[in-house]
Amino acid sequence: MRIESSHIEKHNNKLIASHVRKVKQLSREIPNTQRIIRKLMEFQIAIPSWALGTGGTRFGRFSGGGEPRSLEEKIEDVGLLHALNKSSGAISLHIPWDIPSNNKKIKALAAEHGLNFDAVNSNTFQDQPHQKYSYKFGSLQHVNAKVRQQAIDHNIEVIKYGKALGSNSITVWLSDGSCFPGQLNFRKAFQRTLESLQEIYAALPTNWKMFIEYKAFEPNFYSMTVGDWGQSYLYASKLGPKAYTLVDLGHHLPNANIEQIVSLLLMEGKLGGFHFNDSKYGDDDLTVGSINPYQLFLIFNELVEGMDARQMNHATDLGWMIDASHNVKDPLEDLLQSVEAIKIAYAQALLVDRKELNRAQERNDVTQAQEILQQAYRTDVRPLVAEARLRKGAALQPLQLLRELHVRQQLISERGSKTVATGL
Ligand SMILES: [Mn+2]
Repeated sequence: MRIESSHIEKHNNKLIASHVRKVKQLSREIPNTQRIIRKLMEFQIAIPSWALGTGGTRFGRFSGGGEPRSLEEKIEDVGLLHALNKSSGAISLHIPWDIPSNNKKIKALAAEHGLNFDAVNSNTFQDQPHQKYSYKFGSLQHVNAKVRQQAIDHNIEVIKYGKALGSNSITVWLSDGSCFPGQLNFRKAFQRTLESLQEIYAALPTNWKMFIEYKAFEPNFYSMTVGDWGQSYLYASKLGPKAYTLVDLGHHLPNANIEQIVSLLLMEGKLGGFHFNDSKYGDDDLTVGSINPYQLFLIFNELVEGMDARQMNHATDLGWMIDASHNVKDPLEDLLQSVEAIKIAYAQALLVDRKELNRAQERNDVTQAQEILQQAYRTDVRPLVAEARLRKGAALQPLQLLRELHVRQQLISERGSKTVATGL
């Protein structure tokens, strides 16, 4: 199905009067609203191809119906989101779950929906049918050079798919590690992984970036070979200027100070991008902002401060992606909520009075520093986020419109109620 501009106009017309009132009121209260709205209009968040179906846990998966059955239908779903919010203008593909059968056709279909191809993702954490060697004991770290070569070749193949589609980055997440003490020689595992990554790095086209994603635990529960930002930073530094660390919000040990990690990686020019989600206990992959929106704001506060210090373009110089799983909610609804949460946190971070904060910090005025941050965080910036959408021709209330148009029921009637999308 498609969302027509007439649907959006009709929806916006109903809400416009109250919306205009709220924006006027906010513009009187805060400075630079026009600048914030412009920045919000530019900011796009990529949707991963694996997040459009119902996710699950190792205990089960409860499909919601109308899930995309092919890459074409996944692009169509991201197109629906983008039509509603004009903030999800990119899709991040996972290979081999979403191998394009015809690059030209897939590119044209994405362009029709106003979508680009964001980072491509390799997979050496599962064995694929007809695969010669198993990744049971790791991929790029494996003791057997033939297994490592198979994983290297896969990553190089993923780069080729990405290149054909106009992507310019690859995200490498490894499940490599060990489950028990003594299983692995840490130094050897690191060295083998580094040498394997070097071969992949050598295959990167000139304008490409390699994102090295870390994760503290799972599926390996004793050690992970890229277990934290320090290890990722080590690999990225040794590899060269095209390699960066990727921060997935759910991949830390409990209570980690993610905003500090972000600040230091930015300072070193080694922060590449983000996987947004939220969590209560571990890698829960919940809707962005559903558990700890204040932390999300604090992360964006460091992002804005750190990117401005390096004169970076907020919208384009880092990779912004969602990486979540939708086990009980409609994936489309959940993704709209996530994008909204990201834009709210970004808008709040843009509100922070940097000069005043700096003055408070230099005076050791701890109380005032907290007041400045919380003043921004407690401002209801939703009318600004909605105004940015309105100016781009999107819906004032995307989630409400999705429901008004009965999008899921339509997708079920088109695709059936027993469809299962590829993914975890
Ligand atoms: Mn991730």
